[in-house]
Amino acid sequence: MKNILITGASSGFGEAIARNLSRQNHRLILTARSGEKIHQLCEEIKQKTQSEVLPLVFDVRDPEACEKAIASIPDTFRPIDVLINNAGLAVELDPIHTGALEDWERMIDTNIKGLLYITRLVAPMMVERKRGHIINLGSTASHEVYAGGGVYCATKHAVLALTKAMRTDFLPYGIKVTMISPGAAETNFSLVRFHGNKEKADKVYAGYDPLVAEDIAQIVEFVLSRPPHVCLNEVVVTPTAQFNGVIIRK
Ligand code: NDP
Ligand code: 8X3
Repeated sequence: MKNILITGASSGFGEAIARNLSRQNHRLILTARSGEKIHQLCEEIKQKTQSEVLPLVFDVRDPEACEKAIASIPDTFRPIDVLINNAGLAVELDPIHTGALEDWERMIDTNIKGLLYITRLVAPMMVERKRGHIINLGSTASHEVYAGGGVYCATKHAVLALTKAMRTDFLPYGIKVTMISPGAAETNFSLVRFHGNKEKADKVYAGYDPLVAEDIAQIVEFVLSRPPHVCLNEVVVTPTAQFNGVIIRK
């Protein structure tokens, strides 16, 4: 049984990872901004499984809120064995010369700074015990750039750099660090990107079979089930119809 903290567990990958891991009776700390969704998911998991589960509602962009939330975790859910840095988003598809500063701030603050704030708070518990596993959600956008996705891709390139940095910094302490880099997956991702415009969001996944959140949940399960001497550094996974961030067969 492990103590596992998942950011962005109110939908998409984070929710699917939580549901999947809850079947293995871990202690789960599920976090996001949407309190209602997180509390509902925690209740459902409590009713259906033997897993203990703790909801934490906060915004990863707010360093003080992050600190308060992590400090509030009761001893029964400590120390954290696994941190899944999943909370993230894209906003709009604008070229650099017309992009809105506000959209850029949201992506940079959530995908880079939020991931750093949480890791800074949780990693010391792992360093102290000389064990632990951090899983960061990268993307094919960690490796490619596509038109209008410049700032989102830059944030995911940063996640790649930070994953490598964590791997080297934490090497002396035996802490595993893994980046999972999915291609197109049908979650709330595009709905959020296009401010709830379902027609625009649906178009992203039309004409081929995209990944679904459960695909990523199964990969997390596999990554976590490797023996102590095995660290998967990165898993790149795309729909069969997708070659990279740009080329999709429709
Ligand atoms: P969803 O929109 O379905 O889920 C995103 C999650 O992040 C939600 O739980 C949301 O919760 C949380 N979140 C967003 N902003 C914040 C914030 N400021 N503070 C706390 N939590 C936040 O998208 P996905 O599941 O698809 O995305 C998960 C991760 O996977 C992201 O990092 C994304 O970049 C990455 N990814 C997605 C791909 C895809 O095609 N779907 C492909 C590759 C990577 P709430 O709004 O309640 O706070
Ligand atoms: C999400 C994948 O290609 O839609 O990270 O940006 S993509």
